[in-house]
Amino acid sequence: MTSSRPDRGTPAPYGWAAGVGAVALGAGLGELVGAIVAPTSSPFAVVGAALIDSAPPWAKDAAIALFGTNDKIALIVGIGLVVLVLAALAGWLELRRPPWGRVVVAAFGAVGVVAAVTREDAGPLAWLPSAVAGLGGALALWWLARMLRRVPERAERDAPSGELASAGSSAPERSPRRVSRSGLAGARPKGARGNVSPEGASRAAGSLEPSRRGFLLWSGAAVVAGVVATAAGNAMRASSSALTAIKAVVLPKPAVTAAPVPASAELDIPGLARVVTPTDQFYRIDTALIVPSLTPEEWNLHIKGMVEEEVMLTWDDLLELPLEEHHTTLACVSNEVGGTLIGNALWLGFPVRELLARARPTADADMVLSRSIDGFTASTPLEALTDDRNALLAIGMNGQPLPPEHGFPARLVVPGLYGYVSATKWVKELEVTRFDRARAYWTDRGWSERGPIKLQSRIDVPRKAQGLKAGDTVIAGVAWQQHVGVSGVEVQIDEGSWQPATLATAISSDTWVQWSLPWTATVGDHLIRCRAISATGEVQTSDRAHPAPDGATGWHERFISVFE
Ligand SMILES: Nc1nc2c(c(=O)[nH]1)N[C@H]1C(S)=C(S)[C@@H](COP(=O)(O)O)O[C@H]1N2
Ligand SMILES: [Mo]
Repeated sequence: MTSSRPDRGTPAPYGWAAGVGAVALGAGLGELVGAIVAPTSSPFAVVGAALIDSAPPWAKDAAIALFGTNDKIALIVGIGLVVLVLAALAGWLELRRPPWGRVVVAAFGAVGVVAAVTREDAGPLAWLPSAVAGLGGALALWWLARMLRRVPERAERDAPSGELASAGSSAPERSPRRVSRSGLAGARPKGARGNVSPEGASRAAGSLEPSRRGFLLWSGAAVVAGVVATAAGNAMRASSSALTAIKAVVLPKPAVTAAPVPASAELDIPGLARVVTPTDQFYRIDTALIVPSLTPEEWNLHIKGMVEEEVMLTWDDLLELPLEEHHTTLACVSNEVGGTLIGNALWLGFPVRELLARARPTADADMVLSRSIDGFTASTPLEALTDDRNALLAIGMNGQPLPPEHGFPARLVVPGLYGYVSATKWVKELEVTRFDRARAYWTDRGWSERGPIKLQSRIDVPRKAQGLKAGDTVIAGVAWQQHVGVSGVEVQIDEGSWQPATLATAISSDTWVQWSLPWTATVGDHLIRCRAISATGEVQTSDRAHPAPDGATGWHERFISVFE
C-alpha cells in the first residue's frame, strides 16, 4: 500500500508541516465537538486538568509564583507548545516510519479519552471529543503524508529517464539520494526521488495534481480550519447556558443586610487596594481550565454523610430562604508575603450553620468535605461551619450573581480559613465526615488538612521601587487576620524603631483593614517594613515561611529610592 511506504526523500520540514496541520485540524474538530456535546471534556481541558491534578504541590506553587492568576494561560500556552513539537515529530515519523506517526496521533487521542472518562464530572459523551481529535488528526496525517508521497511519483512520471516501474511500489527502499533541506527552492536533477523542479511545482499547484506547494496549501488550510474550529468551540462555550442563566437571575433582597461600609473604612489613597474589591479585580484561583457551566435549574446541594437526615436543596428552595449579606475577605494559601491573592467582597447567601442544623450532624463528626461539580473538594472543620461566624452558601458577590469563574450558581465563603479548605466554588455537596476518614483535594497534594488564616500585612504604597520624589508622602497598605481582627499595624523605616500606623475603620473582624502612615521621604534608598498586631495581641512574626503547606509568614518589605 502506497500509504505505508516510508518516504525518505521528502525533507523533514514537510513532515513537520503535515504533523502540525493534521494535529491542528484534529484538535480543532475535537474542541468543536466538545463544545457541542461535552463542554467540560474538550481535549485541551481534560489533558490540562489531568496535568493540574497530577502536578506535585511545588509545581502549583511555582506556577502561581511565576504567573500568578495567569497560571492557567501559562499552562495552556505550555500545552500548546508541547503539542506543536509532538505534532511536528509525529508528522516526521509518519513520513519516515509509517504508520507510526498516525499511531502516535491516535494514541494522544486515546490519552485524552482516558483523561476525559476518568474525570469526576465526566458525562456519557466525555470520550467523544478526544476520540474525534485523535482519529481526525490521524486521518488527516495519513492523507497529508500520502499527498507528499505522491509528489515524487509525479516528478518521476515527468522525468525522461522513466523510473516509473518502482515508483509506486511497496518494494524495499532503494537507497534514496539525500536531498537538500531547502525543499522547494533549489532546482535539482529531475527524476531524483523527493525532488520536484520549480516549474513542476508551480504547474502542479495550479492543478489538482499532488505537488509540494499544493501540500503546503492543504497543510496551511488544515491549520486554519483547526484554529477556526477551536475559536468556534470557545465562542460556543462562552455563550453557554450558564451565562444566559446568570443574566436571568434576580437576586432576592437579603433578610439580613450588611451594615453600610463606613466612609472611614476607605482611605482612598491612589495605589492602595480598595477596601471592597471590585468583582472584576478579584483574584481567581482554581483547578478548572474550563469554568464549570451549571444553570440554577441543574444545580442542587446535597448534604449527606454523618447526619441524622440528608438534605437536598434546590435553587428555588435556596431563594426562598432568608438570605444574609456579609463582607468577608477571602485569601489564598498560595499568597506570598506581599502578594495579591486576596480580596474582600460583599457576599449574599444563606448561613451554612442553619443548613447543617437541618441535617443534624452526628456527635462524632468533625469535618465537612465540600465537593464541587468538577470534583474539587475542601475539608472544613465542622466547627467553623456551625459556630456563630458568617459561613455562607453564597449566591451573590458585590450585589450581583456570582460570576461563572467565582462559582456560579453557588459557593462557600467561610471567614477565617484559606480558600483551599473552605471556599468551594460550584459547590454541589456537603459530606459531613471526620478528618481521619476523608481527605480533600489539596490535602492529598501535601497541603495541611486545616488552613486557618495567618496574621499578615502588606505595603501597597509607595508603589514603585524607583522614582519617588523627596518630600511629604504616605505609606499605606492592608492588614488581615479574618475572624480574629487586626488591632494595629506598625511600620519600620530603615531598621529604625517601629512606628504605629493609623488604622482605617475595619468593616468587621472578617475583613482586612487599610492602614497608613505619613512619611517625609528624604533623598536616598530606603527599606520599609510593616507588621500587624492582631485583636488578640499577636504580633506578626518575622519568621519567613513559604506558602506550602499552610500559608506564608514573614514581614513584607519594600525598597524605595527617593529622588530630589
Ligand atoms: N471548585 C473549586 N473551588 C475552589 C477552588 C478550586 O480549585 N475549585 N479553589 C479554592 C481556592 S484554593 C481558593 S483560594 C478560592 C479562590 O476563590 P476565588 O477564585 O473566587 O477568588 O476558591 C477555592 N474554591
Ligand atoms: Mo487558594
